[in-house]
Amino acid sequence: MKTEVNTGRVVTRFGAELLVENTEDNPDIPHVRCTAKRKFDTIVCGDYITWHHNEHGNASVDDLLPRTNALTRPGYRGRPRTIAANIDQLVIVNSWLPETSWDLVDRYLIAANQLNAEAIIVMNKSDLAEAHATEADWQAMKNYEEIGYPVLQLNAHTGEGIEQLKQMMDDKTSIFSGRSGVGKSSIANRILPTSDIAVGIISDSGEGKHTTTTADLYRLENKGYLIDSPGVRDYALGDISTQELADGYIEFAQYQNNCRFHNCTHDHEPRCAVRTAVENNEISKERYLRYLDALHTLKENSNS
Ligand SMILES: Nc1nc2c(ncn2[C@@H]2O[C@H](COP(=O)(O)OP(=O)(O)OP(=O)(O)O)[C@@H](O)[C@H]2O)c(=O)[nH]1
Ligand SMILES: [Mg+2]
Ligand SMILES: [Zn+2]
Repeated sequence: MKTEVNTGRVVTRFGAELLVENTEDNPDIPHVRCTAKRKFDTIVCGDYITWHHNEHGNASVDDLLPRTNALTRPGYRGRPRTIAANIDQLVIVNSWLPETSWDLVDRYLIAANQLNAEAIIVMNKSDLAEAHATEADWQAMKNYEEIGYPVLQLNAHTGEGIEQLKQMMDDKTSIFSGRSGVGKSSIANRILPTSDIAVGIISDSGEGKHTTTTADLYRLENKGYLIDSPGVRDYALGDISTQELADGYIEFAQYQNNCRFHNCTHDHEPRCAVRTAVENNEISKERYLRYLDALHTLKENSNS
């Protein structure tokens, strides 16, 4: 048999079997099922691989190609579990019900910074704003915009805001992340006209039911990719340094060189330029307080 090497991108995996998009030019088959040996257990949705047809009429994985980055989540016993790889953009999906945790949004923004990925903040279910939005919520959203993040209001049922989001996903691999029940799969269905991804219900209290259980990759018309991922209860930060944490608060950057101590954590240190900026209302106090909470959690975890 002639040795052949094909390239592909992992759509999803079930155990040792991968569904792979054939990324060869003009492929005769658009998707292949590949079996992966144990050493390829680390391959996830979004990975690029090489593969070949084997003598049994199946296909097998030859190699995992280098990644630009990978998104992880704390899994069993807090061990990091990789969710998806080669991500250009994190789409942080929120809704009015289930309500938004701005803490969680901050942590995703820190993760995006670590991944060297762009971030978009989406507020879905605009029809529920009137009943559930508070002044503090609108203020938080305005603040994210002021520090440079795009904030989009969406309604997956009416299609409001979908076109704008779609355009921002051109030529990129974007992953939809957020709590269960916020409408990630509903938005994905709007963006992908031919898809029919299962959508769940939410309980009266607003909790989602974890309808999506695996990260799956979809190709967009405009060469981009969308990864729909399972909802989270929470998103804990992995093993990052206090400097990496502060780097995730991008509005601190223009001040932190003026702190008296070069290793200032912007907490209790004297002559901290970040704290002064908070006192002068140049940095949002709410964001700063969330930063301090995250900093103290990080320090507690590193001491235990
Ligand atoms: N009112 C309203 N409901 C919406 C909107 N978008 C989605 N929903 C509903 O929200 C519920 C959850 O939607 P899903 O798309 O399954 O949410 P998900 O984020 O994918 O949830 P998981 O897969 O569990 O993480 C469904 O009942 C949707 O119909 C919206 O714009 N407005
Ligand atoms: Mg879903
Ligand atoms: Zn400082």
